[in-house]
This record gives sequence, C-alpha cells and structure tokens, in this order.
Amino acid sequence: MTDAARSVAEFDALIIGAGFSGLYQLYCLRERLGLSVQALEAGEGVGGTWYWNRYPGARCDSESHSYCYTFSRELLEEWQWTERYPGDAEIRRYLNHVADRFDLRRDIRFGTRVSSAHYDAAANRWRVTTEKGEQLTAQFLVTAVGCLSTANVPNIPGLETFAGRWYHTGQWPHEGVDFRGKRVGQIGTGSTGIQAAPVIAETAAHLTVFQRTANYSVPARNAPLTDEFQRWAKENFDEVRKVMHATTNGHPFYIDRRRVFDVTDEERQRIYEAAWEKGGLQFRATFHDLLLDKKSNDTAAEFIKNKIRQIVKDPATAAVLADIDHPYAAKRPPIDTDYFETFNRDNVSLVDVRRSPIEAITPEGIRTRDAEYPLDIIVFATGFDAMTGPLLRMDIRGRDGIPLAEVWRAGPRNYLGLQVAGFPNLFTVTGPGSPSVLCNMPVAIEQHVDWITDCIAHMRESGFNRVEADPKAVEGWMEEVQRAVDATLLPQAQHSWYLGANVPGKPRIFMPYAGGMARYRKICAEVAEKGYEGFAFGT
Ligand code: N01
Repeated sequence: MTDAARSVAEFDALIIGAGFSGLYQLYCLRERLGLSVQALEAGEGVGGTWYWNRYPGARCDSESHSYCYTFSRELLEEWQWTERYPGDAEIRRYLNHVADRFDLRRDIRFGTRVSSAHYDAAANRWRVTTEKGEQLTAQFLVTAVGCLSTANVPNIPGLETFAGRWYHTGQWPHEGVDFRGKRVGQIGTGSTGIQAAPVIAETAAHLTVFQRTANYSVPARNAPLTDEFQRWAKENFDEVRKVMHATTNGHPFYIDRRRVFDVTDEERQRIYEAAWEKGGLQFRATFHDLLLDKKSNDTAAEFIKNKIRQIVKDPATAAVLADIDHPYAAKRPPIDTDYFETFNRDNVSLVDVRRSPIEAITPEGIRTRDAEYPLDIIVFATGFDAMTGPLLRMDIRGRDGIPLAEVWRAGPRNYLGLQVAGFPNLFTVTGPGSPSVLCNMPVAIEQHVDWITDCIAHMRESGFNRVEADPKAVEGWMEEVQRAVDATLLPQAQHSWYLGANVPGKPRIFMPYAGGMARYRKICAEVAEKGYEGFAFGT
C-alpha cells in the first residue's frame, strides 16, 4: 500500500494507544469480532505508560501476579514474573511478548500521534487525522490513551534559561541519565518521586528533593519471587482472579471487614506493624473504614508518621516529611524502597517548598523564596494532567462538530466512564467516571475492553450501526460518581490529581468512580443485561 493510499484508509475500528488497554482492545475486536482494526500509537513501541515511564526506580505498585492480562490461560501459564513488583523493563518485555504472541504489531502504526478525531454524522464514521497528516476513518473509535500519559511540567519562570539538563519522569530518555558527579534537584514527592529519589541518590553527587506536599509511604518490600510462589500463583490463578474481581481496588487481597475501633489499641498497633512488615498496598486493606472515617484514618496516619520520625535521623527533616496534611490514602498511597531512609544519606537534602515556594529556575539551578540551589540536572516528578488530559489534547469533536473540550469545560461528563453523549460510537477505555486509577489497572482495563467488545458484538447481531449515551443516563451517572466519592475521605485531599488540582485552571471535579471496582462491574453487567439501558442505538 502506498503512503497516499494508506492515508485515507478505512477500518471498522480505530484504537488510539497500544498500551495495556489498546493491545487487548485490538486483540478483542480483531480476534473475537473479526473487525478490521488499526491501533495508532505515538510511541515507537508498545507499552503505553510503560513505554514512556523509564525513570530510575520505575516499578509497578501492583503485585506482578495480578498485574497482567487474564484472558488467555496459555499466556498466564507461559509468562514468569521475577519479582514481587514488576520493574518497568520487565513490564515492557511482557507487553512486547503479548504483542508478538498474538501477532498484534501488524495492525499497529507506531510513531503515529492522533491530532484530531471528528464524527461525521452523515457517514456515521469517525475521521481521524494524525500529526503526520494521515487520514483514517472508522465506524468505531476507542480511546486507549491511559489515564496518566500527559506529562505535567509546571510553568516555573526561567526553565528555558537553565544551563543544565532537565527531564520529566514520564518522558524519560531511553538511553537513561547518568547522575554520576551531578547535583540533582527533584521536584515532586508523589508515587513517582518516592520511587525515583532513592535510586537517583545512589549515584548522584548530591540530591535535593523539593517537597511541596508531604506524603505517606509504606515499604513495598520488593523481593525476587520464589519458585514456590510462582507455582502457587499459576495453580491458584482462578481463585486469585476471583478475589481481584470481588474487591474494591482490583488487587488480589480482600479489604478486612473489621473496623478500626473494633479492636484494642494494642491489637491495632500489632495489625499495622504486621502490615508494615509485609509491605505494599495491603496496608490500606487492614481495616474496612480507613477511607470512610476520619478518626479511624487518623490511627493509620499517625502510625506512618511515627515510622517516618523513627526512620529519619535528623528531627528537622523528619518533621517536614511527616507534616502530612491529608488523610492516609486520600491521595494515591505510594509504596517505596528505602524512601525515608534516603534522607539519612549525606548526599541528600530536603527542601520544604510549601514553606518557601519555588520562585524561579535560574541558569544555575532552582531559586526558592529563601535560597538558591545550584544544580546540574532537574528531575520533574510532577505528575500528569490526569485522566482528561490525554483526551483533551486531541481535537475530538462529536455530533455537529461540538468539541469534547467544550462539553467537558466544567469537568468530564459521561456515562459509566465509557461514552460521552453526543459522541456516537466513541468509547473511552478507563475514562473518567470509571474506577480506573482507583483500581489495579489491568483489572479495570479488561473489564472495560470486554464490555466494549460485547456492546459492539450486540450491535452487529442486532443490526445497529450507532450507539450513544443518553444525556439522562449521563446525568444519573454523574450523580452516582459524586455520591460515591462523598461517602469517602477522598475529597479531603484538596491538592490531589484525582481532583485535577495539580494542573492550574483545571476544573476541580473528582474524576474516577470511587464506588469500587466490584460494584462498578455489577452495574455495567446489569446495564448490558437490560439491553444496554441508558444507551441509544441507531441503524
Ligand atoms: O505524580 P503526582 P506522580 N512545585 O501528581 C509535586 C501513578 N504511578 O508521577 O502534591 C512543586 O502524584 C506535587 O506536589 P502537590 C500513580 O497512580 C503509578 O508521582 O501537588 N511541586 C507532587 O508531590 C500516581 O499517583 C506507579 O503539592 C510540584 C508531585 O509533584 C500517579 O502515577 C508508579 C509542583 C506529583 O505527584 C502520579 O504519580 C508511579 C510544583 N509546581 C506512579 N507541581 C505504579 O505503580 C507538582 N508538584 C504503576
């Protein structure tokens, strides 16, 4: 096919992205439904978030035996994870293996960033344009763009004058960065910064961590997987998956039913201590009401703050690290390998930029209100324009040319996180309004992709060509999303990216669905059983 012919290519479905969700969506539409499909991927390889996030210490916080696809028994049997939490390189190897094993690459266009997608109502097709100027059309458009793929580099005056090098963790150079002999400044102490700092500190001449909001973290206790565990995980996978599907966060463990004040102070301390020793996100699962009741949450918060004070030797540094202003797990709870211990190193210092804000980046380094820090390298671990960012940076227009940016001016509005009213045949995998980032991602992704695939299969069986969310259903779902989050402590973290608070000017709306993955799965299944209630079909 010539370039010109390719540029007007027509397909049944286009998928934007070839990460966890895009790969599985491609597999489902092609292998299960027999559609002609193309996935358009900005990167030069598969992996999505893991293609770009190659920063030092990048590792998944979900346990490896649960951070994988479950749709293929053979894939489960043949793949061997090596560590409790998979590192970024191992996840890329896994996703490359998936792409090869299911022969997906032949339908992926790499190095292809979508610039616009417009719905043509007369033809009932999506017209997609790429940054290279290619044009493609399809009846169905599925965005598989990830929730955390639009890097947020804060607009600090003077960055362009900086004489050293700077990097955002989400756009890390593939060849790596050599920190040896360098004075490094790291801005940001979210999950990423907490993973990166200990590794950067190992080789940098000096690491200065600029902290705006102090954060909780629990040890990950990463370790190589034993043969015995690997065997157990394979032999018991059906049971593991059952648990992942039955829990709020899609992890392979249940949240305990007991409440914080059901047990004595001593017993509670023992439970927290055991969870701290075991490590990982399971700490959050120690009590049922940790995210429901502030007083209960305070006990976990205090436990972790005490740990910080015990670990960090310099009391002034410990005080800044433990000065946490939000409930535990109201922001995404990080897990770490020696994060707090890192501040005991001679070559690491902490700057409290809440007290003394960053005013400018100068040719020499970072200047706060009170001091100037000479640097050779700045690492921005400053997160993402989450959830809506990856969708809104494309020019997506629905019926009558209405831009998605306009429909979402006051925040994202959709039905089940899957479809926006006025945007027929457009599906958003792990879109805002779905559990997505509050869930172990592959679990959320498989559920969405399966649901979308079933919906398209239903249309084809029933002779429908068009599906669109009903505005009334959108209304009802937005109320449910709000109700769900209001029942938790999540809104109490005012500066969380869940709320869009990290991006200046972004509407402050709690974006993911906080009602839990298990409940959400049931709702989606019931909607489908009732003939896709809330969706309107057309021929
Ligand atoms: O980003 P973040 P992240 N001046 O937004 C600070 C996922 N993830 O990349 O809190 C100074 O959480 C900001 O401060 P504040 C995971 O879901 C997954 O760390 O806004 N500081 C904060 O400290 C996670 O939640 C894995 O006051 C500024 C930090 O930068 C999500 O990615 C591993 C600033 C940003 O934290 C995002 O995490 C790692 C400024 N102008 C990450 N602007 C897995 O396990 C921002 N900050 C799969």
